[in-house]
Amino acid sequence: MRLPNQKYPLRSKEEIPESDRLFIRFPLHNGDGRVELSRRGFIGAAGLAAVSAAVGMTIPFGRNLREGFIPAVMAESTATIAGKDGLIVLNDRPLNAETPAYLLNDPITPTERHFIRNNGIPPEDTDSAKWMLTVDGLVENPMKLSIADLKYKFEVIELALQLECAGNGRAYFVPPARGNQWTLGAIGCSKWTGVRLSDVLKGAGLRPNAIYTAHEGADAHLSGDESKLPISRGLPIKKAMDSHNLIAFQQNGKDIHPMHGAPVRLVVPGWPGSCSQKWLRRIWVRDVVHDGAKMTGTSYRVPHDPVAPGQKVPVDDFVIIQSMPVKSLITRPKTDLETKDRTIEVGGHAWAGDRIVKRLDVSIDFGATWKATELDDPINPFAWQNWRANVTFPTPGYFEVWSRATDDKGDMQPFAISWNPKGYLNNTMHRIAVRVS
Ligand SMILES: Nc1nc2c(c(=O)[nH]1)N[C@H]1C(S)=C(S)[C@@H](COP(=O)(O)O)O[C@H]1N2
Ligand SMILES: [Mo]
Repeated sequence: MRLPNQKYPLRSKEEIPESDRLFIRFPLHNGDGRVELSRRGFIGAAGLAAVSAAVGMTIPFGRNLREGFIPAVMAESTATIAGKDGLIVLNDRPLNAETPAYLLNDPITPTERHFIRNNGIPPEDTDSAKWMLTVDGLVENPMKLSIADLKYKFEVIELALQLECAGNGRAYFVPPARGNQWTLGAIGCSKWTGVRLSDVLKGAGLRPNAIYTAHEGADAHLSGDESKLPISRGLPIKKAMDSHNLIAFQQNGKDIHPMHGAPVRLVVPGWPGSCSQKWLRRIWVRDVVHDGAKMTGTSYRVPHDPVAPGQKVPVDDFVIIQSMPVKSLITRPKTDLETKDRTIEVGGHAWAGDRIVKRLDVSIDFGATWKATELDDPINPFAWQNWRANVTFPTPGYFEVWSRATDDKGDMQPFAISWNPKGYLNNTMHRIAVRVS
């Protein structure tokens, strides 16, 4: 596995010299999902409680442990994140973790299996009783809303919404693009409960010169510089007013997990995940295209025209990514299936940013011929769509199953996409291996 961009690399036990094992820089978890890094001192009560919780019993000599200690009983599974299951950690500072495709098989993504993408350090205090959301800028009635106000003043709805990081698939770019090396798993479709962003903006009353929203969260910049935000993205008013964007306070019927933006976040489906500000504290309405952190330069922007792999592109030639492209995932079987059955069921999901997926085809002959699958409608707009098919292999041998989604405007997943400097928008077809004996 490639682990780029890592200030504090995660290493398996074998890679760490015996002498160093008690002192490795490795995240500890304080029990509610937050990750703390070793400061190489003794462990302290909170750290010891976390290790005891992980081990499942008290540790009589615990006071002798160093911070960052990994109990041997936890062997390789030390990269666990409280409330998460089976995620692969790409980076621990900031924390970024993706979900293997076969663990995304559920029609609705359980919170335990929703990827995590952090640009900074999550806030410590996420007390929902005290949280305030400010709506200001070019509005008639600037507002300061508690979560109780949100629930009382606006209609509360639940929607299944797909959220994909624009960098999903970056790992497959050649030459490599810097950044988290997401493979396939920076996508999820959970049920989110909240109020419509459009209702809140209408309540505030947009002024005629409003053209863009700007979002601010409560997470801290990695540098520790309090005057900087790790990320602050925004939306053109037209997209902001789409009635499917939520200011959400629940995921899958429970309070939002600390890593997903507790107690309140935006969920803006169909556009880069970065538009869905977590730990949301402020929505600021502006008369210019928002120029906050990661809105400018090469962040979440791609060259206007296709460029050659590795080509240097002037910043002026980049445009902001809007709708995500059509894409699909095979979530069953798990890749590298060994089977004696000639006929197997394959299935997964497909989504298309602001559009709808019209067909999903599979191939077992490296794309020479394609077969249509049964494709469900989304359960609500902006939910991913589930699909399934039986495929029959003619002989024993090594096969690949490829999936290819086509959207309602006729755009289809490609075999290969044009390279871009930051490795965004990789929507190439998904393929899994099947060995038939
Ligand atoms: N405040 C804040 N919001 C944020 C981020 C962040 O780092 N800080 N990351 C963004 C990015 S790039 C993505 S892809 C999504 C990921 O949401 P998730 O971690 O709940 O999956 O959150 C977005 N919202
Ligand atoms: Mo992202």
